[in-house]
Amino acid sequence: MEQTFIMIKPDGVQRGLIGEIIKRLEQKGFNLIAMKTMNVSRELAEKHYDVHRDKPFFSNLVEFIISAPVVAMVWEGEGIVAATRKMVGETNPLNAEPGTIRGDYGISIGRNLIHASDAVETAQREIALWFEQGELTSWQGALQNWIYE
Ligand code: IDP
Ligand code: MG
Repeated sequence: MEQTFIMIKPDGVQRGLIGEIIKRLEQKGFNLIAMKTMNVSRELAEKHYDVHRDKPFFSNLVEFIISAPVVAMVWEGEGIVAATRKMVGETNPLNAEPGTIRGDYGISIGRNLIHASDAVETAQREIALWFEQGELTSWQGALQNWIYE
């Protein structure tokens, strides 16, 4: 089953949106298979955003991610990578559609509340970066046949 890495950024935690974000993913039918609240090291933040290392916003982004705790999660479900990107919405919250997390709760691009892996290969890299293999659970919900045809 496809997996993705989701992180509630420091602004999402401070805004009290942990429950709301988890609720949306849970009610969609996806399975939460790992979760931890953590202070992110500079090294981990820089590795996670390595693809943006040369962008002008890189240092601000890293400083922000390490400034307060985040919630790191792995979620599982059919087509979850593309689906969660849609549920999260565009990077700039002002361009994100209403009904998306960023569209409903954000304004600034540097305070866009949540990270979601952008491709299956990215998800695999990010899950390995943030979690030990032993931290991941594996379970089938009792409602599986009511969610999947
Ligand atoms: P994504 O989070 O929608 O995948 P990316 O382009 O991968 O967006 O950028 C990673 C993060 O870097 C964004 O979520 C946002 O917090 C920040 N960011 C991206 N572009 C800008 C920008 O132009 N100014 C400030 N911050 C930015
Ligand atoms: Mg990205």
